[in-house]
Amino acid sequence: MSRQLTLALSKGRIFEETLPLLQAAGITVAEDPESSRKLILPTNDPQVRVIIVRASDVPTYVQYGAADFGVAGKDVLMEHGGEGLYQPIDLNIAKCRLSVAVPKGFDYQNAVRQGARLRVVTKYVQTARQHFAAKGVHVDLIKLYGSMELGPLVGLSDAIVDLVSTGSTLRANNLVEVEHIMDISSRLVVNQAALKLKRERLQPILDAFEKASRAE
Ligand code: PRT
Ligand code: MG
Repeated sequence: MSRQLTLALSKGRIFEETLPLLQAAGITVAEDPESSRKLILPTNDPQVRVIIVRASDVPTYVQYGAADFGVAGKDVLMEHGGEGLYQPIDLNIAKCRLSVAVPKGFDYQNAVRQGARLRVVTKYVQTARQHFAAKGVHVDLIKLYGSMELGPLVGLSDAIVDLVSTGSTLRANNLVEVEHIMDISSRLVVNQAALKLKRERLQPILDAFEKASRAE
């Protein structure tokens, strides 16, 4: 196993909101992934590098040890299942909520009371299945990879399960939130073997992340 540490991050809010935490650990990333096409970014510490992957791929890179650690949303971790991952810290970043939303005017509660079978589009099939099963709501889940908000507008579904932060995407598409499933934030995930074999190098970084995320 190499002595170098590899951190998996996704572009956008996770990268941006992890930067201050890295800073707290004395690590600065040499390039900006928004302008660079490089997938491997060096840092000021020759022993630490950052790889840029899709948000939903972060747990996979860490699970197989291609990255020693990474940052991923609870939404992504729930779908992945968390196998092979140690999840020591809630970083309290990239916060949002997972909700059920329907077109304005659709009486969701009434449909549920009547025992209607609802069609729901979502990227979060596992989490949605668990949620509706626990509530005894009958659903047909349809997996989409993006723009869930479009589903009900074109007759693909009655409802969506998606992440909401400001609510402006829902408003712009005439949808309303009818059920809050869970609060979401991003977690630090660590490869279980790396935690044992590279503990000496990892621990100070984990400690700095923990301290900085509590101060948020
Ligand atoms: O974009 P890509 O398909 O590559 O992957 P991704 O969408 O999973 O990545 P990214 O970077 O968009 O999201 C990474 C993580 O950020 C997610 O896994 C969440 O844990 C977290 N996060 C926090 C969010 C949001 N807030 C968020 N608002 N992820 C997505 N959104 C989307 C949401 O899906 C919806 O389309 O933003 C829209 C709603 O935002 P509002 O502000 O209009 O309510
Ligand atoms: Mg996105």
